[in-house]
Amino acid sequence: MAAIKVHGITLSTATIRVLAAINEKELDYELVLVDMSVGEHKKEHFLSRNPFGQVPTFEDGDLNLFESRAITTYIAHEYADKGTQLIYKDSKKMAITSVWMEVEAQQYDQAASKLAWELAGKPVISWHEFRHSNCGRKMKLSWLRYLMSMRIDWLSQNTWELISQQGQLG
Ligand SMILES: N[C@@H](CCC(=O)N[C@@H](CS)C(=O)NCC(=O)O)C(=O)O
Repeated sequence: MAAIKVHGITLSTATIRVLAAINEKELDYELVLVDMSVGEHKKEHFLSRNPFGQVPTFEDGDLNLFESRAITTYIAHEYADKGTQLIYKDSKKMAITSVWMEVEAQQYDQAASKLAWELAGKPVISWHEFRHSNCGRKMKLSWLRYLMSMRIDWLSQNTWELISQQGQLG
């Protein structure tokens, strides 16, 4: 059983941030899926891991953490000798690394996480919610197939609109 456990979902950019650091360090880990569609992240057992009810949370043995950037910083220090080098003893090198970590958090993330949600999160979540609703369960397969093709048309149109919005941001 892996000592490192990440509680989250792969649609969450904050969860992916932690998984990216773990992969850079080539560590073994277990992803414990949190069923956000039923509000598992707002239930008592999850709130004891993160009082703000957000994914990801992280375990390494008896250490429990939340806040993805605090987790990646911990991984970078604790596993300094493994995989990709993410921190430097040289203060100037580390200062430049810190500048770009701040740019990621303060400048880049606001646009990037919104874009990821529109392009990857929303279409999957809305389809998931529909499929599990009473209405979705009662509908015939052929009708569901038709709806799915409509969703693909909608996505292809909106994708271009979103990409052009991203161009305006840059
Ligand atoms: N600052 C937090 C943000 C975490 C966050 O926003 N997680 C989202 C998923 S990407 C979430 O759990 N949203 C559900 C909610 O806020 O209720 C971090 O970096 O870990």
